[in-house]
Amino acid sequence: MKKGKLYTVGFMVASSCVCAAVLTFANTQLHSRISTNENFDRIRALITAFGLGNSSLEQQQIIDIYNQSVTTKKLRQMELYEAYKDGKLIGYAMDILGRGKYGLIKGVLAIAPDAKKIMSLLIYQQNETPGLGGLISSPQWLSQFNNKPLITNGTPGLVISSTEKGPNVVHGITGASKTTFSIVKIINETIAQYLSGGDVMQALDLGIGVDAVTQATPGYPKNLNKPPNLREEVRRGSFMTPPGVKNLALGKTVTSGMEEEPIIGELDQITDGIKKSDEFDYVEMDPGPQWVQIDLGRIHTVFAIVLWHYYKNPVIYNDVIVQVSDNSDFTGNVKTLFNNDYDNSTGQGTGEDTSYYSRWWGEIVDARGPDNTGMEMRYVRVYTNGGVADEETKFVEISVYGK
Ligand SMILES: [Ca+2]
Ligand SMILES: [Ca+2]
Repeated sequence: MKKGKLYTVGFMVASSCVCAAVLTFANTQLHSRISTNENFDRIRALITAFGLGNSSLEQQQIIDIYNQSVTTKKLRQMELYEAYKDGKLIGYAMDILGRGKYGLIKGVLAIAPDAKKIMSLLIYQQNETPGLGGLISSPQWLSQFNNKPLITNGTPGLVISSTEKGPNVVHGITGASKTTFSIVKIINETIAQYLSGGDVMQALDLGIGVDAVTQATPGYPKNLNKPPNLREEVRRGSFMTPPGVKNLALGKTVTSGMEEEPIIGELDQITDGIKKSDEFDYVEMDPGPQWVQIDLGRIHTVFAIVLWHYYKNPVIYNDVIVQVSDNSDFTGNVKTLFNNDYDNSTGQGTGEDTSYYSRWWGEIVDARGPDNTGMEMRYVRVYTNGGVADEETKFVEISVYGK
């Protein structure tokens, strides 16, 4: 009896071991087959994107073409494919990897040999809703990416819009805005990473969702004395930075060049994170050129400074100058990152930057530098000299994005 029980237990243990082993083996086999299929899907997508073949070819033919024509190289944190035909470079490609509404989206983005335009985009894996988000794999939707410039008006990447026009605009898919937003985000991050020499880049989240700002669409006043350096308002693309940046100015101390308190509001409202532009959301300064200054507490690496002046009514502010320094009195080691004082009325030098209508999306001052490595600073000073129609200087918020 005792012996029989032991035997039963022994048999059960042994058989579950066998079962587990069989399952593990099956799983490994399955996994390696999935991985092989996925590699082949990628290879076929690359060959098609480079125009070296199409899906009517046999699997072995596609693999042969790939082995003959495509080489890979490492661009810092990025894998770059290079394709050659008859010894001549025909393009580059990068993997596209992102999260759709229902899982991972995988594809390849091919770029022309001059590195200025997209050759083609192909999606080889996605689980989006057929007929809606699933249309991202359709040749018709994908073909709009052909020949799109990598950079438009100095801003890398593409913009989704059904109403706007422009070389960088692509159309979304009706009823699948989440999927299309996601894929354009992936593309923009990939383009930015490629242009930065292979470092990972992400779209900066400025926290300007519908609830965070006063999305006023003010009518532009007639007879406004427009400054000669007023820029045309165009849709701004994503501003790309390395990952891990945050608003370092949040809650930090703000001082000003005025002897008294502001006319309306408190200086610390400029770093309270609130970007609305209603009655109690702004800080009104004395007339004439004024500055406010933020102390980040220590030296940080900064990639962007973002300004929100009062914007509920249309205002073009005069003489907006942004300077940074490592000392609080801005004596020595001062860098000017933005200056739109075109006639040097403030005496700080003629500024080459453009004037603009203050708007809810904020004005981004670029501090990334040529290698996207950012800029060292502790103090940020922003000058403003009222609006062009004699409006008062009113600050809403200043954010400083860095690490
Ligand atoms: Ca504020
Ligand atoms: Ca001026």
